[in-house]
Amino acid sequence: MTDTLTPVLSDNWDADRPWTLDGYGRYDALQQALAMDPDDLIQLVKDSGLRGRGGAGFPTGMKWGFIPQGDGKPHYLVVNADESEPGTCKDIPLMMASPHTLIEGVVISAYAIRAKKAFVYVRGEVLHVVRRLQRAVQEAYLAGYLGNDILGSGVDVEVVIHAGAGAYICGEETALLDSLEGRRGQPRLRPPFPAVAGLYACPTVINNVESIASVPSIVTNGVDWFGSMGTEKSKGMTLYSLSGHVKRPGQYEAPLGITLRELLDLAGGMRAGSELKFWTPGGSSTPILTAEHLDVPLDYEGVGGAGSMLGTKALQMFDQTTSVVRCALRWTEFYKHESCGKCTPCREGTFWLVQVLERLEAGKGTADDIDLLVDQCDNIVGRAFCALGDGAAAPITSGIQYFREEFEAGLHTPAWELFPYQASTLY
Ligand code: L3W
Repeated sequence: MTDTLTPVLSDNWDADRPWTLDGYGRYDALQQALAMDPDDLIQLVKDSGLRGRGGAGFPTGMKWGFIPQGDGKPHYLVVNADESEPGTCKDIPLMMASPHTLIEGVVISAYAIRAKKAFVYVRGEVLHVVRRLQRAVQEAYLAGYLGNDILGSGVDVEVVIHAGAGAYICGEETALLDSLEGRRGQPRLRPPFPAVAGLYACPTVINNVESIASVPSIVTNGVDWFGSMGTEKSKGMTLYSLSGHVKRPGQYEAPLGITLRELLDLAGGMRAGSELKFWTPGGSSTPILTAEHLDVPLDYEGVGGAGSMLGTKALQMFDQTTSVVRCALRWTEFYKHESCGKCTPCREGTFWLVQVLERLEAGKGTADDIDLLVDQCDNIVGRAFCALGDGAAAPITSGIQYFREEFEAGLHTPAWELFPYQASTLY
């Protein structure tokens, strides 16, 4: 475990126009990959231990290995670039600064799973990212890195940049597929998993932007290099997004297993006058942690066993001026708004959670409101159609676990009286 930054994905972000092909100046990993057998590439990614960077940490190579071979059906690669989890802001900077890292990863990954067509599903609100990717794709076609007979290898890969219409649920992989097929984005029942029946009912690999962008460096540097960073089960480097009451918010690329204390050192610590009160390891869908957890390793093993999830590695830091109840309410309003409505526990549950949290924020809670919140969460977790419901409950149950007294205060005192001054996250 090293406590230093390990810039790989972000190593060229400060270069001159790194988003252009000239500025990127690589694609050597693609040349290497095309000289390999696709199955060997899958094995390489399996051996590297790369785990999905979009939230679940599922082994990337294993997912690729699920694609049936010789089935006669077209295979598809879909990149989930629908980044919209609260606090999560790593894929958008990556695509803005270095779109060719992603495109090179796309071509290698598509070749590995024997897909001739890849889609990058980009969050609809970020039109600037869509344009940047489209321009980079155009450059890659002209240079012979995309299209037919790539670099004379006989391999064909076509890439489509698709702009979503702006719905959080479309980041859920099967809702994304429905949206890509032109339908309203709502999750599908799994199994079958997309690897077996995905886009147009064909075998499909769906990976997060950062996962795919990590592939070229693994091809170039090998599995030992990748495994030299991180921990035994959570290998490699990754992008952590630090936000909130921290001195220097932004992207920090560091090994998996680093602690928040070490990351805060890199980010200049908490802002003057701010003490860490609570934080999310991976966006608002992961249970919050407290200052007691400053030294837990940020890994896929429940964040060092602290009972949370690494999720998207979006570390949002909140200081003593922040009301946990108000924060839980804001997040829950988001989930209520973004619930696709397909299943009752999530659609109705998030609505009722907001009602109770509004009462507690206003100091008008009733005696059984905290039990009611716990009961509502209990009726959502594990019962919703997709992970959105579980995610909505996570900050509430963990908030009550660590700051029950603040929820109890909501029976008589408004949050704005207890926390009259909430430090702005803006400078
Ligand atoms: C084939 C099997 N494939 C699993 C695949 C599956 C998927 C991947 C992970 O949710 C989490 C969620 C959010 N055969 C398979 C198989 N797979 N078993 O593996 O699957 P799963 O179900 O563990 O997770 P998920 O449904 O992908 C993702 C959390 O991430 N999150 C992230 C949210 C971020 C956004 C965003 O910004 N757009 O939504 C934050 O915590 O809560 O728990 O590919 O097919 N037997």
